[in-house]
Amino acid sequence: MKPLIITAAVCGAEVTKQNNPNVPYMVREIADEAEKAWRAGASIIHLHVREDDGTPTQSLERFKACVKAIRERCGNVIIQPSTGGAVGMRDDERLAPLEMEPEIASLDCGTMNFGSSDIFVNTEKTIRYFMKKMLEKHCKPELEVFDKGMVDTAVRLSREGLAETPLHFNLVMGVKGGIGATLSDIAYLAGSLPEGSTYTVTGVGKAQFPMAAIAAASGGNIRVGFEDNIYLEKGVLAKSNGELVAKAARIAAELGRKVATPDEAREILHVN
Ligand code: KMH
Ligand code: ZN
Repeated sequence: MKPLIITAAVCGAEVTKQNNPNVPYMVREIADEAEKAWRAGASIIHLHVREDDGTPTQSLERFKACVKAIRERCGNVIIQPSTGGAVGMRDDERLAPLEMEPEIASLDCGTMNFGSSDIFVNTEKTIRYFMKKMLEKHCKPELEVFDKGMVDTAVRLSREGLAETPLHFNLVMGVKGGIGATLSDIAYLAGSLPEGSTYTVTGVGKAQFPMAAIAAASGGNIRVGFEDNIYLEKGVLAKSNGELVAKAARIAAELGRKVATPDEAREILHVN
């Protein structure tokens, strides 16, 4: 099997310091967390940014500041900005980080209930628009799918020429409103990807490490981090994203998977 890519989603848009005091908000805190994750084996940093008080933002200025700080410390790590942002943001606001010409960015592939009272809106028109913008900027989309219909949407639009193959997916398992996080759920999603696709698996909450283990054992890649899970183990808050990445790297090693360097990740994902 190919080396295993670990992505660290270091802060997300929803999780707060009330949930875990180690969640980063400030530029320096985000760079600290990215560095700990990179040193532990992450080759991709999935990046959301916040105002100093923790409010999620898609401010280009803030993205630039975080990217600069991460670049100064984390060698050639891949920085993958989010175009999902936070629930309720406008499309053009969400696309702001594309101005930095990132090599890869997330692209969400459908509308869904998100938790118990939010709706994460991604109409087909939005998905087409985001795909077109990413094609123009030569930015590889990491196709975020929270359910099987989203895989089908992404594949259908790619066949129209809106995304280049091989496609790369992030299978997000266990969000309330999306697919669950069982062995059959992951087998169903991974089994429905077009031949030659690559995929990362994100397990949310307590599903983070069980899903990571299944991904590692079956040729996939792993995403961990505070965006998705704040616990190192039951009842033990993680002190840093580095701890979560280190645990993912141990799982990979136990299963005979070498952890990919950023350049190996670029090669595997056809990003350059
Ligand atoms: N914050 C979520 C509503 C992404 O980064 O592309 C969406 C999200 C997905 O985090
Ligand atoms: Zn995200």
